[in-house]
Amino acid sequence: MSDNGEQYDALIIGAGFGGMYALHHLRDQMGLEVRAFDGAGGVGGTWWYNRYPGARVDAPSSPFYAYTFSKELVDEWEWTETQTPGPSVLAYLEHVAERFDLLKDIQFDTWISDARYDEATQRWTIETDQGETHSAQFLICATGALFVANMPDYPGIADFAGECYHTGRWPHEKVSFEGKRVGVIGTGSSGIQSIPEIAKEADHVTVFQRTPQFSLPARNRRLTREELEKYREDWEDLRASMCHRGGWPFKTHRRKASDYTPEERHAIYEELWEEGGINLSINSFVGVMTDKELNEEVGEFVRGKIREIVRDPETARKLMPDYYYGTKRLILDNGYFETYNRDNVSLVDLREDSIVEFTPDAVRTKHGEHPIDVLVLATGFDAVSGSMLKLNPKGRGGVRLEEKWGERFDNYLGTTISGYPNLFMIHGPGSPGVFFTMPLGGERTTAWIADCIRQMREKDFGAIEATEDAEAGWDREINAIADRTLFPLANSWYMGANVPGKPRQFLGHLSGSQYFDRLSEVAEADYEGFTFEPVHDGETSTEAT
Ligand code: NA7
Repeated sequence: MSDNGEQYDALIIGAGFGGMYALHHLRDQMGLEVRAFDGAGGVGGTWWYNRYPGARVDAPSSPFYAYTFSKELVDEWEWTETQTPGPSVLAYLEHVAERFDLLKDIQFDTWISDARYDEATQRWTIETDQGETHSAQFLICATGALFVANMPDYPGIADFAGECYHTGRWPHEKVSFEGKRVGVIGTGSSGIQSIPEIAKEADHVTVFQRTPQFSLPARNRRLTREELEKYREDWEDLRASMCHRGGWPFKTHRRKASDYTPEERHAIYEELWEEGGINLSINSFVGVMTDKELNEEVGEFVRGKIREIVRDPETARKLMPDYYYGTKRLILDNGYFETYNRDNVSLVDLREDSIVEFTPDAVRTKHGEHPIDVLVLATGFDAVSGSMLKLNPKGRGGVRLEEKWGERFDNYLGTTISGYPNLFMIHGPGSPGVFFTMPLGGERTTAWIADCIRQMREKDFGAIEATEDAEAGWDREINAIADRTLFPLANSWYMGANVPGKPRQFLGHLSGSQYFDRLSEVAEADYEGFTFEPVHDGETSTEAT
């Protein structure tokens, strides 16, 4: 071991979908010396942590929410349901880790306590909480878009004496709700997936809702053998479709709303609601996410469904979403609204009856007191940027990322940051991340990074770095796409609006297909927007492209 500890070509932080694939690609396809680290006790990333009852992939999933790089893997893994349950996703990832012999190069239960770039050696050095030091030319940050838990800081919450669980940090042992009074704060995907499951078991569930949500019936069901065989037969074509259709292979209607009467449109919404999944969004009419009037029509249709399902009019009123349909993460549920017809479930609208404080055994709101034994915090994440800020790497001049990202999450192509040479993010701010099927998005981003590394090696470059101009241009580019839609109008985690004090900025690239074309264009234009340094002999010299 040198002064810089163990030496590698690349260090990977994170062993979820993104990090696992990066390890496979860089090690097995490129022959690089690679080591991966994860604070968790096993592979899976977000699926290792999010073990709350009812957790499922909340998009059309099986078998598309999965790796695509190995046809053998596609052929051998038996997906069983249309909406994969969390434990099955985790079992799949554990299988992948064994099948591709990844475990020997992943160090678990290890947090990175420091990551710093050395301009003289053009290398990253990390320190772990195990007291080790490792160094590599490249730092691959697969730190997860939904990792850092967003914890509410209500007065007295630390004094609550009952059991308390955050959905994103769920215990591995089964949590029993039997005979207990449960309070759930949060009605995003995690709350909406877990509330019906908790209600089946608990004595009473009180839901504390800040924003009523649009949620569509998932209509989860078992996959048939024929469907699975057909997916496998058509796999090459399906994968190609996923690449150019925003991550999902489905053909969608390109219907114009104005070609239909309001009655005809309503009949189409009914049909798509019955089909379930995200069909109402992607398969109704062109422009649902850009045209306010059309969006309102779809939103009103869903509100009507909520009114039909929820028997108590007062509860139904509290559940009416009042933002543009789909501009917060659209949720797929299995009986969420129906759960409010149970006698053991009640809803507190925090806009009318806000939380004042916690006592050791209750939540006190403006208008009442709600005794609880268990508190479930389904309050989400400091999404997309949070995990990079937790890593908080030190770039050129020792500048910490929290200084660079104090007011804006500047980046180029969603994968690099000016001032942080040789650092690549997978699913960083400015990337399609959660707007594209993440496993496939991670594969394609990694392939681009790997090709960049290969070219640097061929040309004897020691460092690559995005320019600040390129970052500013990228910011304009992704915002121009977002501004053509209604997404920026919502107080969503896409906009950073869920975390107090977080800069308001759209955190993703809305067109995955266009994004990957842009990555290719940049590479083909000699990595436009980047500067490269020759391998150092100690002096810094910069070659701009
Ligand atoms: P989300 O979607 O961010 O949902 C978190 C929920 O918690 C949401 O309803 C929030 O209300 C609510 N929240 C957050 N902080 C508070 C406080 N302080 N008080 C009351 N309510 C609060 O996280 P999820 O874990 O459900 O899902 C994250 C993603 O995982 C999901 O989109 C899928 O991609 C998978 P708000 O709407 O912000 O007013």
